Amino acid sequence: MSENEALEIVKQELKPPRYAHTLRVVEESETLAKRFGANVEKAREAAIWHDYAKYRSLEEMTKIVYETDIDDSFAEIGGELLHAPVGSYLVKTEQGICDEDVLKAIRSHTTGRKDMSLLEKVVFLADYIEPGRSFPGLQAVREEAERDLDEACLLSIKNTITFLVNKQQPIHPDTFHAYNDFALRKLKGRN
Ligand code: DGI
Ligand code: FE
Ligand code: FE
Repeated sequence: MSENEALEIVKQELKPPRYAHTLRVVEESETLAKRFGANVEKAREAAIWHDYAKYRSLEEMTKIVYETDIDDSFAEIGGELLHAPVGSYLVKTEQGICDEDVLKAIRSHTTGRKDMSLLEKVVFLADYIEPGRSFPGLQAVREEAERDLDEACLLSIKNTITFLVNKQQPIHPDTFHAYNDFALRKLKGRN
């Protein structure tokens, strides 16, 4: 499937502002992939599909979690978390995307996880810093993303956890695993 065909499909799945966000994540993923030496084509492909399941119903996504090998914890916490692993499953089964690197980057784009690949980090960070976003602390993450991919990911996860704690929202284990992984590597001097 060509990029334009993929974008046409995604455009039908998403509302216009979410599609515009997707286009910005594609460009940001390309920028980060070039800066940090990730595969540019795969980064663009993962970014195109990353929010594919964003508007599926909670019922459909919950059912998919329990019927597949997606960890039940995603359904237990629910909310914003489901579209990432469910999106990865659906782009494979509905759209025939089979590149495992791309599928993994879609799966971990919301929570992160332990031992993220370069490609996963690129898409995760691109989703966070794309030019349409405005979160507290985002400028510092954008500046760090000019220099150090791991440090920028650590900062963004720190911000997300702080945001969630302040709202007394549950935190998915993968979010903590990602945080601990980046924090420990930093403490140990990047192994
Ligand atoms: O889909 P997007 O809006 O582009 O961005 P995303 O996939 O990164 O989703 C962001 C949302 O996910 C944001 O509202 C915070 C939420 N989130 C991220 N990690 C966790 C989380 N929500 C909960 N409850 N627990 C988490 O660990
Ligand atoms: Fe998302
Ligand atoms: Fe997104």
